[in-house]
Amino acid sequence: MQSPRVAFLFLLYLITLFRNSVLAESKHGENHAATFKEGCCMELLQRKEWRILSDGEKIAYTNAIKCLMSLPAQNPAFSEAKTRFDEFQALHVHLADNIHRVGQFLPWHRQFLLSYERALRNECEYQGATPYWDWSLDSRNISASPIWDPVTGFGGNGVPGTYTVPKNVNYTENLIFPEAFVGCVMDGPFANYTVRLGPGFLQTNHCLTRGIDQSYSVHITYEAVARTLHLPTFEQFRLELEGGAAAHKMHDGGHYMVGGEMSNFYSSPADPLFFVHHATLDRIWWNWQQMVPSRLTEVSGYSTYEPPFSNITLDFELRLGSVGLSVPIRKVMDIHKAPNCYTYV
Ligand SMILES: *[C@@H]1O[C@H](CO)[C@@H](O)[C@H](O)[C@H]1NC(C)=O
Ligand SMILES: *[C@@H]1O[C@H](CO)[C@@H](O)[C@H](O)[C@H]1NC(C)=O
Ligand SMILES: *[C@@H]1O[C@H](CO)[C@@H](O)[C@H](O)[C@H]1NC(C)=O
Ligand SMILES: *[C@@H]1O[C@H](CO)[C@@H](O)[C@H](O)[C@H]1NC(C)=O
Ligand SMILES: [Cu+2]
Repeated sequence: MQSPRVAFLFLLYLITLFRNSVLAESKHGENHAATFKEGCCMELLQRKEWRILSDGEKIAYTNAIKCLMSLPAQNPAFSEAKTRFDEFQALHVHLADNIHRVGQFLPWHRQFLLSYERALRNECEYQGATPYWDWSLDSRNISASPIWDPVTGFGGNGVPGTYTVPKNVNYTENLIFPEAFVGCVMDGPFANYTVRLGPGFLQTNHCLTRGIDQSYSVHITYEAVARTLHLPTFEQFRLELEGGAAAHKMHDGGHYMVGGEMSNFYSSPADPLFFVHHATLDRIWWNWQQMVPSRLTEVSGYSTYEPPFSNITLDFELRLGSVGLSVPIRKVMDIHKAPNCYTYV
């Protein structure tokens, strides 16, 4: 008779411990925009497709990003990062070789997005969720997407002749494709933003660059998404979604179709489109997870791109540095569970 009660009290104790550790690790004290309490979601933040947001919601989102770009960096470990926004980019530059082409690719980016969303809400008074950009709706003519709107979007294509990729640099090791850097984004909310990291792992002050390339559109179609969702194992699914130099897929196709900084393996989070692109990939993973119950705990794949190899498990630690909480993969598997508490609509 007593044991369920004891088990329940023990569970409560664990939840309290967990909650305290979350609060203790938070650098920003009280989490004003918390969506969970005592280990349970109080609400699920609704991540919506970009074009169903109202104009006011769209502008609130890009304004919050501009706020993050104006706040000072917190982590002296990345001296090149001057702002909170830079810090997210810096972490990606430093970890890029450890978080792509590996089993933790999707879990790590899920926690990265969640940390960014929390920073926008806790530090910049953003009330909404991270929107996602369902580029499959734009694959026919990427340039015609509402995402590029100068007022209610992220600004448009790079203007030819306004940017030159640094010379005397090893483009191969920085994974820089100079032809993708068409020019500076000259309109929209980020027109005058100074990027401090990149391209690649260079540290140069430059404008936000783009170079829209329709030729990658075949990788971001509805058919490509549907095909990927049919794959039976996590590893097959991840390979079909991520892509790479050998064969382009949705993830890298989405990066290359925007071009400029987004086309770079290391410095791509300089473009705020990084986060709405990755939200779509996260949503596709979530849709795949929901098709079979066991997928809420299914991960596989090597933890490094190069040998010696070991397979990831749910206990594999996702490192978030100063931008968020480092958590084991198991913590990010169910987006409806605390402390994640978000969903896709
Ligand atoms: C694509 O959209 C752009 C912007 O709306 C337009 O200028 C262009 O003509 C379109 N291209 C095609 C092939 O429809
Ligand atoms: C550039 O980097 C690549 C890859 O690290 C290396 O193989 C190549 O030798 C480098 N080229 C020069 C000119 O240093
Ligand atoms: C960018 O800055 C210049 C010079 O300060 C200013 O004239 C221009 O209006 C700004 N552009 C945008 C889109 O904010
Ligand atoms: C990783 O997992 C695969 C599939 O279960 C297995 O064949 C392989 O031996 C494992 N490799 C390592 C290094 O643990
Ligand atoms: Cu990445």
